[in-house]
Amino acid sequence: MGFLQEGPQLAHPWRSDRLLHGLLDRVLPAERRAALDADLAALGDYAQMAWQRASESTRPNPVLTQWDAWGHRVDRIELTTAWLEGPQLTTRHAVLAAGHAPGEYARLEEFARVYLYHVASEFYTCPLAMTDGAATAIKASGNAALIERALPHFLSRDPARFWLSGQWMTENIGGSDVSHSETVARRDGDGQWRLHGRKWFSSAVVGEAALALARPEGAGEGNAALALFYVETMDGQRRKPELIIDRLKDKLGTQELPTAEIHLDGLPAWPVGELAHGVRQVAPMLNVTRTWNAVCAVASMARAISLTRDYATRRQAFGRPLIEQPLHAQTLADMQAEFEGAFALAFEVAHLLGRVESGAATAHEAALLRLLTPLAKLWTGKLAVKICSEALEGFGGAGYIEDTGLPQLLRDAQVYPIWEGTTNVLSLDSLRALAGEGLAALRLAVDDWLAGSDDAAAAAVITGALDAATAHLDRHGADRASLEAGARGLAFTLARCAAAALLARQAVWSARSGERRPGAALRRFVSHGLNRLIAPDAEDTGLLLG
Ligand code: MFK
Repeated sequence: MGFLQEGPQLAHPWRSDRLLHGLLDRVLPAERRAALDADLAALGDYAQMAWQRASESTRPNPVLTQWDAWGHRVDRIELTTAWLEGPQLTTRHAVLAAGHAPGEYARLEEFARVYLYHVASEFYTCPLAMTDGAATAIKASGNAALIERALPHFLSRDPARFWLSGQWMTENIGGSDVSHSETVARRDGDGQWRLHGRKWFSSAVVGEAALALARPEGAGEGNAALALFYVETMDGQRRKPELIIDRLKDKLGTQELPTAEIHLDGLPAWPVGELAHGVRQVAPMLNVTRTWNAVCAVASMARAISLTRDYATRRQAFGRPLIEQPLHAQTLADMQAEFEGAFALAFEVAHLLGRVESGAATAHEAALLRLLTPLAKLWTGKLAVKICSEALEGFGGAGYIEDTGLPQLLRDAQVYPIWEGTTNVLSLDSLRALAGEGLAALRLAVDDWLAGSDDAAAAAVITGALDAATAHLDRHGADRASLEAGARGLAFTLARCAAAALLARQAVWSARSGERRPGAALRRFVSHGLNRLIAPDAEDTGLLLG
């Protein structure tokens, strides 16, 4: 046998992660930081074990069996090993419970766990995100009966009590635009609401509950007439017969996640709040699941970069390891700097969410959270695809070979910009968030984050890009079509400005202990440019599409 290339090794996702250590050391009080260590170490151990296990086995995808041998409808889904391990592991390490504990650090401590667990979870994090979002939306509704009924299950630390919740919004007629939703809620003779309709993308169909949008019979057209309902799916050990699983989706990635098309044939349901304005009521859920999306996108980037960097130390070409090749090293450092910006933004959203929910935040921080949530989701989603693609290229041909486990990173990453609102839908949502005070909250925050930075060049680029964004809003604000056409460029610019300022804050803190890496991340990130504004040109757009 001739030469055999050594494959990449996965460094311990917690012990080797300087970014997560730096963030938690900076933000958390020492005793909280110490208390977190055991859970993070255990989730890191699990991630390393799962990577090893996956490289030694061919993973079966979930299988739906609709009928048993005697003709009974059973709709049984067999899950992958990681999914079967999910309830035990996540309740033991309090992944969801941590996020709903008191205090401003709850969400940060939750999302540190999510970040370490996500890739190993095989997207079990998707229904976990939904469950977290459902808990948040039910709390926000103030519906005491539902809070008492569902939250002890959703936030349980006991796997035997734990319930997963889905979020059933999407229908054949609408993904981004739910205003024409066809699912109807009817009240039967004894006053029980029941849902009738078809949901087209159900990612938590193995769960025990869900929040669903439906139109109360006779309520009229449009999204304001939609109501939000809570449903339970199980009758003891058996799925309720009014919930029918039509089939599992055949997807590009996230194949271990059993995404289903379902029918609701009179499934009992309870209104979460008033019998209208369901989108408004589900919004707290969307904002939480978008935060999960951002943190999980960053986790995928971390995994891709970790493997590519490791491989670059093992693979020799043209007489030396790849990592010593100037262009390869430059490419890896570029990826690392972009990833560090995305990490800073995603975790700032997590921390802000905890501050707002615990009542510790100022009014401007609440406005900032509303803006940064869609920005973090849309930017990290796109960046994850780019970084995973670049990571595969860093392996040459091996990156294109299935059983290296690498192509799956890219296939899975493609979901981040799509689900939970596409890049364009989220760009338009960021316009919603800017509608009141414009950039005021972001500018205040950026000034704060830049305080103490001695990198005047970076600060000038950041404030210059923010000035350009302000001018863009002034120029296009009154013309809705032009504002919408430029919304993606605006959103990327604002996300990059926020990320750069957050890198500056981390660099100031790190420099105190003589650490120079975060300063380098800031310089490299800013060198890639922050301003992504475009001047919308409707005439050229028309010509190009004509
Ligand atoms: C592993 C990672 C974890 C992630 C798991 C992901 C699993 C993914 C499975 C799915 O993909 S589930 C389906 C996800 N679908 C979406 O995310 C829907 C995308 N579409 C949108 O986001 C639209 O913007 C939306 C349907 C929410 C609203 O569009 P409309 O119909 O144009 O709404 P409108 O009339 O502007 O807003 C209705 C109300 O909601 C308004 O409040 P008011 O009634 O008080 O005026 C809005 O201000 C409010 N609202 C909308 N988005 C909001 C919001 N409020 C707060 N935050 C938001 N983000």
